[in-house]
Amino acid sequence: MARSAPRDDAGDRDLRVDQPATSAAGLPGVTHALRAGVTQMGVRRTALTLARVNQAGGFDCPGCAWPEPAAQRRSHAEFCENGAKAVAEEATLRRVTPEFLAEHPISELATRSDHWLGQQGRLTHPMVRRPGTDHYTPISWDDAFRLIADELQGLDTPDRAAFYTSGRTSNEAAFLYQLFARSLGTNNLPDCSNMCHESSGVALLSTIGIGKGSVTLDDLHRAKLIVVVGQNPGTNHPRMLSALERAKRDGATIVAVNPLPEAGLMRFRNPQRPGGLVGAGTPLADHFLQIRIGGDLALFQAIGALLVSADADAVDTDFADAVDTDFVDTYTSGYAEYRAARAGLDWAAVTAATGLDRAQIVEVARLFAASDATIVCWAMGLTQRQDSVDAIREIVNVQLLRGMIGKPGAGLCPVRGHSNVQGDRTMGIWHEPPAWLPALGRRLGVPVPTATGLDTVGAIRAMRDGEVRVFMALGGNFAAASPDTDVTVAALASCALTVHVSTKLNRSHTVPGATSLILPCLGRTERDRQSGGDQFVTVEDSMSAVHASRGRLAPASDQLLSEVAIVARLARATLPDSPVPWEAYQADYRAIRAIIADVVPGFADFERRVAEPDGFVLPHPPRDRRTFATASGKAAFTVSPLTVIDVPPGRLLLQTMRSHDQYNTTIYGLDDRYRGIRGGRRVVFVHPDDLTALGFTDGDQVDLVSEWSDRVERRASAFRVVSYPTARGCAAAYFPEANVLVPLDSTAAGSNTPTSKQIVIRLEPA
Ligand SMILES: Nc1nc2c(c(=O)[nH]1)N[C@H]1C(S)=C(S)[C@@H](COP(=O)(O)OP(=O)(O)OC[C@H]3O[C@@H](n4cnc5c(=O)[nH]c(N)nc54)[C@H](O)[C@@H]3O)O[C@H]1N2
Ligand SMILES: Nc1nc2c(c(=O)[nH]1)N[C@H]1C(S)=C(S)[C@@H](COP(=O)(O)OP(=O)(O)OC[C@H]3O[C@@H](n4cnc5c(=O)[nH]c(N)nc54)[C@H](O)[C@@H]3O)O[C@H]1N2
Ligand SMILES: [Mo]
Repeated sequence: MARSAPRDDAGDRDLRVDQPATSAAGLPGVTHALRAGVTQMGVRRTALTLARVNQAGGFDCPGCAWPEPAAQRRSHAEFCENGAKAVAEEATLRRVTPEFLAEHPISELATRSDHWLGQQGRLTHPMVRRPGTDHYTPISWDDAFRLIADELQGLDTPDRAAFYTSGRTSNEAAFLYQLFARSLGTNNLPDCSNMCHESSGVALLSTIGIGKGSVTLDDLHRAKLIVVVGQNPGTNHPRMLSALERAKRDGATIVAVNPLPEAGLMRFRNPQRPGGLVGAGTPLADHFLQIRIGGDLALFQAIGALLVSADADAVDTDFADAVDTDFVDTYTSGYAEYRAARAGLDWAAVTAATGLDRAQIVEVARLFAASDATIVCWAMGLTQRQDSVDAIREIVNVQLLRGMIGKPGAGLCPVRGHSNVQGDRTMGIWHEPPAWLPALGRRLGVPVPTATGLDTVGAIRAMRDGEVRVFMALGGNFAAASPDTDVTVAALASCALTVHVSTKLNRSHTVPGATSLILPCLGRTERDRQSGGDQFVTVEDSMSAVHASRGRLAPASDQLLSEVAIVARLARATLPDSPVPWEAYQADYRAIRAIIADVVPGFADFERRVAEPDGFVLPHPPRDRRTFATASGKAAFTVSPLTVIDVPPGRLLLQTMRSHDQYNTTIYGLDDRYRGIRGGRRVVFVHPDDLTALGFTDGDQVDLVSEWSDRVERRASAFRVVSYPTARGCAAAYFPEANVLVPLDSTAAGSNTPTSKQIVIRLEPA
């Protein structure tokens, strides 16, 4: 089925394409932030709300997982343009009421764009769609919980239910949610991580023994070399640019590895410093490797080969002492095999994979050899391809060669997406049973399941095949965020019951199961009052720092429940004989933190330590003590084959990415300012020479047709061609419009992450 523009996008009639921006943030950033705030919240609420973002006693920015500086060093305004937009979307004064849903049948909502759906405002009442009807109608909370409980109790096995989580959920809610699923008897806990940094987690767990990054913000500030691979921080982690700028001021060299010359990486104007508000900004990247999509594994293999001088023609003198033999001997395993495997590197294959010439790679390898404090950062440009796990392991190899783990200014830095996606995993949101689960079960007297559960792709397959009948989501927008949109939508619609705990209307609500519930919940910005008094929640950032988040705004409606309350009340309705003190947990979240402190490693004395202004940092054995909980007790070198993605003639390799005006499936607006796009999203960016070779020109209307081994034709219709300086042979379009092109079964080896950045397509005139 061809997916074309929804009716209210007006087929992107107003789409305009200008020159891309040459720098990011600065004054326009702040102005845009305030405008977004005022449009949704009004002047007073904007001022009040933004003043509390990321401040002690305030709430954690729901934007991204980048850490805040220590309280005493925090700039007055520790938020960015896109954080402000995320806050405005939540704190908006617009409302989706029962009256609204009476006026708009589901069949009509299904034709609306993601942008339009999100712009309608906050959900105010629990709503149900009954079988065979075309409307959501109000339902009481008690009836909603009863309905879900009946459905769950009627399943022949608890594995017929799947419980999805998106990464905004607090530690407390996440912990209760996994406890509920496991008390029920299933590990079917798919989450957004499965589509996001799962490849990083798998690669790091198998090499350094923990699936989290090994640096702190302070390390970033102290680094001498920072390599940013497959990440667009100007849009997705704007506060990271301040850290990069600061490191650079202290002499760090910055390398960007990306198929696109992203504005934020090229130049940056710091809105937090007076001098940053005007002028052309600081050039950030000293070196830009414009890599082909999928070339990263080859690039890091080549750098590794140069460092170990296994390459016969290596410029030996530069790399003579590049290997930190003390570190390698003491802390690692597998070096001999790694070094042997790097002999006779196939440079022709490296060039084909990367599109880079050898001199460029040698130059960057020299930077690695010369730096005694190197950090490699990465995000979705690395995690959403078939070879992602191996590609990340090649980064680990290079960092191990140079002894860059467990020393100041050095390390591995997967930059997380959702503001608490890392914390959710720490809290047990995982389709595998966490190591501490048996202890939790014993402590509370609940038997816990031991079999591996379903991840995101597994859950879609199971719904499609009729094996999962109840789908519940704690946040997120499963229908739009998942791959193979048509398959996912049909899978959801085939369920007996779908339940979405949400703040805003989204695509997933328009593709209901036979019965479907929308359960509206409090957001981060809102006051959370329970019978035990005002509550706060906790989150963990990308660098394993845990801190409190306290909302202050009056809730969007007096019907809203907190996520904790929703899970606790659902658990009581479903498991009346459960020995778990659900009611006490709901009344006072300190009780939840107390059990977390007892069972989750690193959380001892949780309540006291999280009361500190900066919270506390979780232990990270490789970072703290150079200890590695791997099979050998050492950090593992790994050997992977060199991959060159096969793109047949006349085809392009497509990546799907974020515009500057969206938060995943929440579309703030139709502009992508830094890339020169205004008033529309159905664009495909292609190199001018590829356009000429393919017989197209800028402005043409095309369909994108994805080609994959299952020979199913996946088509996204009516895209405007934009001539753009991406790497040759590559193309880019926005997520989620392009998700229809990502085959469900095309996933990363080892992590099962959909290959959202590796899709072979052809262009067809529309
Ligand atoms: N404002 C805002 N902030 C966000 C989000 C948002 O949507 N909006 N989303 C949040 C989430 S959940 C996440 S996970 C992060 C995502 O943060 P990013 O990973 O920065 O997000 P993407 O837009 O997917 O950008 C991927 C980048 O990788 C590059 N890339 C693509 N393919 C390759 C490749 O093969 N090799 C290399 N080296 N680079 C490649 C792309 O050109 C692009 O610059 O941001 C988080 N923060
Ligand atoms: N093609 C392609 N697909 C991708 C990606 C890509 O780069 N390309 N990126 C992937 C990545 S990195 C990720 S993380 C996933 C994201 O997948 P999800 O996390 O599932 O999607 P979001 O768009 O972040 O979810 C937005 C919805 O969350 C709800 N929400 C917001 N705040 C709250 C809250 O506080 N509580 C609750 N209960 N609900 C809330 C709102 O209703 C909103 O509509 O998408 C993945 N999909
Ligand atoms: Mo993500």
